[in-house]
Amino acid sequence: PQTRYLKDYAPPPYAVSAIQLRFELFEESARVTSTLEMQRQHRQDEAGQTPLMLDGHDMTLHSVTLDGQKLDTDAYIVEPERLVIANPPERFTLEIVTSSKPQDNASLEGLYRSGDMFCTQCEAEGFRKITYYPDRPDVMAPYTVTIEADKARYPTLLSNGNRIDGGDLPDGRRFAVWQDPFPKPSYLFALVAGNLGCLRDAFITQSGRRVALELYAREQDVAQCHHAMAALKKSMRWDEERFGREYDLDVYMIVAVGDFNMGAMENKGLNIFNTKYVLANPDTATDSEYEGIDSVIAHEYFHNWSGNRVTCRDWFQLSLKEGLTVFRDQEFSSDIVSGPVQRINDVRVLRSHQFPEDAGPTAHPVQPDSYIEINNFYTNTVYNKGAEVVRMLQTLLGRDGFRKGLDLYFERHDGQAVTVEEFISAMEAANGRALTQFRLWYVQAGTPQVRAALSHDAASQRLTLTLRQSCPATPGQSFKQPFHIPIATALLDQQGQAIPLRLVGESNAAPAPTERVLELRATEESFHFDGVAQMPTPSLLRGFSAPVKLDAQLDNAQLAFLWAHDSDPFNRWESGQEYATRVMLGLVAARARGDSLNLDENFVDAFRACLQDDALDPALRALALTLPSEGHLMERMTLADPQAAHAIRSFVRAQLSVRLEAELLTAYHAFRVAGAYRYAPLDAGRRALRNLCLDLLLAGQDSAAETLALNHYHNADNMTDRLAAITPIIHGGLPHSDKLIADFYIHCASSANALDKWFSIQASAPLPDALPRVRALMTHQDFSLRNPNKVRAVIGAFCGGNPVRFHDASGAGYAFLAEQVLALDAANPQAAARMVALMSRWRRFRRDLAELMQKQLQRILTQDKLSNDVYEIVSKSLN
Ligand code: HT7
Ligand code: ZN
Repeated sequence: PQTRYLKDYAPPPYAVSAIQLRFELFEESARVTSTLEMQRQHRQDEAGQTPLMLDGHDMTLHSVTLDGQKLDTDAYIVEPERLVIANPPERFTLEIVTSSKPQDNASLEGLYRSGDMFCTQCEAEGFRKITYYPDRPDVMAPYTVTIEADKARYPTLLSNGNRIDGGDLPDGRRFAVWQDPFPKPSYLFALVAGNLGCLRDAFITQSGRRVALELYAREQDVAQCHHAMAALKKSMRWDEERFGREYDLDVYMIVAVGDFNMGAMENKGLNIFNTKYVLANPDTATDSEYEGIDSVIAHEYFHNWSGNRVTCRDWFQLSLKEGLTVFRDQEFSSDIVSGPVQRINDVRVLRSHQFPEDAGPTAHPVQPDSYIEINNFYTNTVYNKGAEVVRMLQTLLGRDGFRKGLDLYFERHDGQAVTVEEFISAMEAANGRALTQFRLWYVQAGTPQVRAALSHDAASQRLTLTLRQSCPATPGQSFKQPFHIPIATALLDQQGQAIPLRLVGESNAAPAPTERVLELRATEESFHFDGVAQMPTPSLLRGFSAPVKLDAQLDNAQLAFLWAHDSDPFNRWESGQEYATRVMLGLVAARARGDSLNLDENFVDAFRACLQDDALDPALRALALTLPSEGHLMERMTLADPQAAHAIRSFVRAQLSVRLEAELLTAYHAFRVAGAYRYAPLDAGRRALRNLCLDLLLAGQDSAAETLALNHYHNADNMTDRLAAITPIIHGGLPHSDKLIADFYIHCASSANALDKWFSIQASAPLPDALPRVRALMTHQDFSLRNPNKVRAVIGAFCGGNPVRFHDASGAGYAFLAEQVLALDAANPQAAARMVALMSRWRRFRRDLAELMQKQLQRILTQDKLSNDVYEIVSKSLN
């Protein structure tokens, strides 16, 4: 496989000033006629020739016609991945006729079938499976698309832009013509043909234009589209108000499809969504899935500016659109749900997925400098760390400065394909501030570590905060330069009040702020504050102001104090998590020594205090009382031991269950939500806290608690409560487990998204017979290896969400994963690569487990016909 390098970027030799596509769709094949208006941009080789190379893959080529002359087959070369015409004229019209078999396309890339529908997925390089084309984001063109299909089976024919024509054809067929006036790269092309229902609405933009909103799904699913429609309208308004961005076409369409590799796709004017992020009703979707719909709808909508109007020059710039758009969707969710809850959840995702990625064999910078398969770079680093980097810019420049920078970026580059460099330059120009060192966040991989030390001089009332940074080596980068790190800081007195922070030398004419963003640039820097009477407790990295690992050198008493008193809600949560982590790691060590286990009374007291702190919003309380995951504990061990992490987490939950039974029961009853279910953030917060209490009550394996959970289940009028009630029963293997699995199936049977939960709750149950159960689930009539949601619900839930059983000392879990990866790879390499990545950090594990994982990775690597996707992950993991 070939590695591509950022340093090799060269502009496209030919531009496309217009493309016309004609799709003739049939049950057995799809015929595509593409007509391109092309112009040479410059001469390339010494002979003065500029070969035209068009990307193409997995198609049958029928004809090539240049300026009206059909070319003989010796006038061009067809290679496995491209079509080459040696030296076309300076300007020409090229017509290419190809066909493919969408019904056989299981990769879900290019033109494929999902159920009775035709649909497309072109990002990153799927368009080349549809027709021969310069399939790269810096070739932008206006598209005119004609779709022809059987009228009865495919009455809905959609593509990007505005519908400009349509009507009946002979033989019971029908056509529609779509025109997208905005030049776009091929990855934003989309087509849908099917028999779909539609939910319609409208939005009036800030300048008074009417935009038709159309949400398409199977007729029987349209009733589940109302939450998504409301989310779309909120997103459109929010982007106008917060960032001044208005929608530009007359229609905005979203289509829900059941078979989709990722969450959704921002195709211009015609988003295609995984049904998981569109369809919801109280019986099928949980509170967090409602929130997920809000954020994914917003994300794809926001791409209309950050991605579509201004796109990426090449795929090394992917974070330019993805990091910025994740930041924008996080800010949106923060405004519509709760700022602190959103921030904590965003950081949880970053820590549980991106930090491990950044510390493993596939670590790469936010702007990668090489790749084998671009699909492997839709990573937590590009998306979530990319968003953190954008957030730091906002922190450093202030909200207004950031807005000015973003306005300038859109103004300068509207209609262009640009680089991260242009984004930073716009921020600099709009703010008159150099961001030279800040650029390192884009090019250096690895999570920086920051160590803080405080010293206090009582006589001079001076406090010194010393910050020291370092960054571990990552593949290909052994030495790192120091980063520019914003550290939001407060110092708390004994009552938990933030004291004024006056830097030495600052005038005391104006009151000093109680929180400051300190900018750490050197490897080590000290900050001196005057007027500090006593040694305070530091509250550092407030709101998680930078994606770093902080060691603030706090003891357990200080952590308990911050857990109870910090006025920064993020740090309140953070201190509780750190305290719990330390307590649990202490127990892991005690277990390893063979000592008897004892949960510290101080920790139980702090936990109780938080549970009973009625000043703390229920949603935040639920987060603050959620124990660190087994994965988090494993990250903190020298060598990860899944069995130890599981045993200790179970022990602590059982202890809290017994020791706080009365308090948990009181809270469980107090946080009942009155009335019929509706998704609303405040109700969701109460449910989260109540369901957390229920979960802990069941951890004691007491039969009264099981009865409570059974009642909870039977009285529930929504998926959130049903799932919360049965998860501890099924995961604990309690007596009613099998009966509930059967009953829950009846609730889920009519919805694919609900069924995914029925599958995954079983696959993630940490019971001894987990693997045979998983194998049995894969033979279930509702399971299909061709559907990515089902693959994630069963294989993903077992291998990624059931650490104690996946990492069984027999190695059976690893052999199972290798077997599934190979089966998947033949059909859907993207899905296979995502699954195999679950073993990529094998070196982090206990020696016996590491060796077993290594063996399976080696076994995969010896297979013939491995996709580039899987090859890249496995070979990098074994390096
Ligand atoms: N920009 C979209 C990425 C995406 C994708 C990438 C590779 C293969 C399939 C895909 N489906 C969607 C989604 C987004 O970030 O908005
Ligand atoms: Zn995106």
